[in-house]
Order: sequence, then structure tokens, then C-alpha cells
Amino acid sequence: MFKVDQIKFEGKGSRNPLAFKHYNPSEVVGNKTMEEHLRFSMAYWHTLTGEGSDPFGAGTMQRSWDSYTDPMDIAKARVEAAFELMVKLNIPFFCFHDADIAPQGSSLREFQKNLDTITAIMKDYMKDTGKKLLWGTANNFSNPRYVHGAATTCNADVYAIAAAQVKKAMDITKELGGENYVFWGGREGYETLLNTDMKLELDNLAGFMHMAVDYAKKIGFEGQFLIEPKPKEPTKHQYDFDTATVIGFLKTYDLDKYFKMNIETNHATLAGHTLQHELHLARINGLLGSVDANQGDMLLGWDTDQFPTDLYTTTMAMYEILKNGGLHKGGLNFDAKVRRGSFEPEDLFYAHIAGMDAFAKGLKVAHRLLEDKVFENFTAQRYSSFNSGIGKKIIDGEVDFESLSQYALSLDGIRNESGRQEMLEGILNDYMID
Ligand code: XLS
Ligand code: NI
Ligand code: NI
Repeated sequence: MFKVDQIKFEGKGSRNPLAFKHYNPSEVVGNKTMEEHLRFSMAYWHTLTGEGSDPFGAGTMQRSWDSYTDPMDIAKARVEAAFELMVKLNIPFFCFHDADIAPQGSSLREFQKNLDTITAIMKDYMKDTGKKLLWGTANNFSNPRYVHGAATTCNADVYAIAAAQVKKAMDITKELGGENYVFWGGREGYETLLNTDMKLELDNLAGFMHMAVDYAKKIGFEGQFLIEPKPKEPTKHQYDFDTATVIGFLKTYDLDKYFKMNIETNHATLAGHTLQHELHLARINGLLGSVDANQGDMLLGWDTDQFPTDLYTTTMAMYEILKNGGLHKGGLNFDAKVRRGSFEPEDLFYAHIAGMDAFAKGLKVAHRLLEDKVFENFTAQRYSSFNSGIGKKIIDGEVDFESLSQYALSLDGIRNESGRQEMLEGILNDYMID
């Protein structure tokens, strides 16, 4: 379906845009191969179903499967294209929403039947190619019935339909051996508090998640549940604002042992954070699950979902991932779309190659930074006042306000040391350029 041959690793000196310069799947970095570290995944929605439309114009993408008219024929052609793409690009995983892979038809029943047909076809392709499902999810936001949300809707009938959709999406995720199941709160949020019962909506959302956990147990689904935070869009205020907000929600509703985080770069930046901040916070709480690898635009305030090419971001992401001991069941999912102007099928190849090389290079730099303990040693030294004396007592919980006050009054001046930010940024540059 694509007029592009198998993409190969040609190494650093190559100027061939249809070759990898850094991503060499079998190359060992530290204790694992690049393929094992990076666990790349293709996002079905952007790559197979994205049309390139925007609020001002219709789709621009040239896709061979659009030559069919029957929606099931289109869906089947997309499966063929998806696997050809994954094979040619050496991408081991993929992710989908239910609505990406099969037409919704005119009823829930018809939708489920279509899903079964496509799932069976996918299963065969997976067997033949060895490609795996990183995660599945339900699209509980596109259909007009979700106008007021799905698990946070004001309409109990809609809540039930949302549950039916997630139940089925979990069934097919399990059927295809999916390693995770994602909840991104599509329209779980609000526009105005003038008509919103926030407490009821949050309670219902938590109840929905608990039912998903119970159902997973019932059917023996052992994949990891993931929540994907996003601060806004489509609603003004999404409930899963950022990692910190989600941690609070999970703990409040006793869900923290069942869920981890799926962190998306562009969602982090919309929340006013860096990707590294979100990964770091998830990691230190034992909740780093998976990554939606994309990037936003510094000048645009919405989710542009661009392919990740910023080396600083990929380097510091891989730094956090290495410190996490890897992504475990998670992966780097290219939740990214080619620009509207990049409408030719080959652009899908250029885009994935650029993203894969950016993360491969980031992995190599991060590995060297960690080997040399560049920031570790500096940071350890920076906090060394807590290794002995009063600092050690603080860490060991052997002080109270009275003893600290007594100590403070005995001090004869203090000495702070420089944080050396610019020096450290310079060192990071040196490692990246090397
Ligand atoms: C949208 C989200 C979505 C999730 C899956 O902003 O990134 O694509 O990853 O529902
Ligand atoms: Ni995403
Ligand atoms: Ni997004």
C-alpha cells in the first residue's frame, strides 16, 4: 500500500531521509537493546484515520484506503496498511480506540459486531508479523451522545452506554493480548460551574473506574490500567488536569494501586509543565506507566500533537525512563499527527523516522549522563547537609519545632552554595553535541 521499502539503520553519516541514523533496534545500550528500551508504538487514530481537517478546512490526506466506499472495506484496508507500516518502520507495538478500528454503524450492537470482525482480522496479522498491542481504549468523546461527558455525564443512560463501550474495548484489548488499557478523560470535565455538580461527577467517574477494575478481574485481564492527564481541551477544565491532580483523585477514591500514568508531552506543556516534570513526579510516586510521545508548539496554546523531534525533551524523557528502570509494560506511543500540509503517504514514514531517531539519540545521551552520574553527583552534594548533624536528625524524624528552634538560635550565620544552573545546562549541551 505504501511505495516505500523497508526502512533500515544506516547510522550517523547517512543523509538518506528514509533511513534511521540513531535507531538501531538490536544495539545494546546499558543492559538492554534499543528496541527493549524504547518500545515504540504507532497510534492508529492519527496515522490510519486522521484526515488532516482543521476548523477552517476539510481533510487533505492522500490515503489509498479512501478509495473504498463501504466503511468496513475502509476499516479492513486500514488494518493492512497499519501492519505494512509497522513492519516497514520496525515499530513493534500499536494502540487504538475502539472507534478507530471499526465503523460505529447505526447502533451499539452493530458497532460491537464490526469490532469483532476487525479484531479477528487484526489477530491474524499480529500472529503473522509479531506486532503487539500496547494499549486499547474506548473513544467516549466523539459521538454526539457524549456532549456532556461519558463517566461524568449528567445523563444516566449515557453513563451506561459509556460503560458498555469500555467493557467491549476491554474485551477486545484482552483478546489481542494488550499490555495496558488507557483512560483518557475525553469530555470528563466541565465548561461552567453554573450547571455542574462536580462532586457527583467525580464520584461517578471513580465508580466507573472501580467497575473497570472489577471487570478486569472478572475476565482475567492482566494489563496495566493507565490514566492520561490533560488540563483542557475539549472541555475548559478537564478533571485529569495533570499528574499531581490525578494522584490526588486516585488516592481519594482508593484507586492508586490499580492505575499508573500515561504521560503525554503536549498535555504536560498545556498544563504548564515540562514532560520531564510529569514523568519525574509520576516516577517518584511509583506511577510512571507509559508515554504518549509527541510535542506541542511553543507558540500555540492547543494540543497540536506533533511528532517529537526536540532532542532536549527526548533526552530528559529517556533520563527519567532509565531512572525508572524502564517503561515495563508501557511504551513510547507516537500520539502524533503529520501536519496538514504533509499530506503524502511518505510523510508518515519521515515523521515516524524523525521521532524514533530523536528518542534513540535521547536514550544514548541519557545513558551516558547517568553512567557518568553528572547530575546525580551534583545533586547529592547539593543536599549533603542532610547527611549528618542536624540534617540527618531531620531526615530521621528526630527533631521537633522546639529542638530546631534551639539549634537555630545557636547558629552564628549560615552559608548557602550556588545552584550552578548554567554550568549544568552547558554540561548537558556538551553531552548532546558529542
Ligand atoms: C487526546 C489524547 C488521546 C488519548 C487516547 O488528546 O491524547 O489521543 O491518547 O484517548
Ligand atoms: Ni494521548
Ligand atoms: Ni493529545
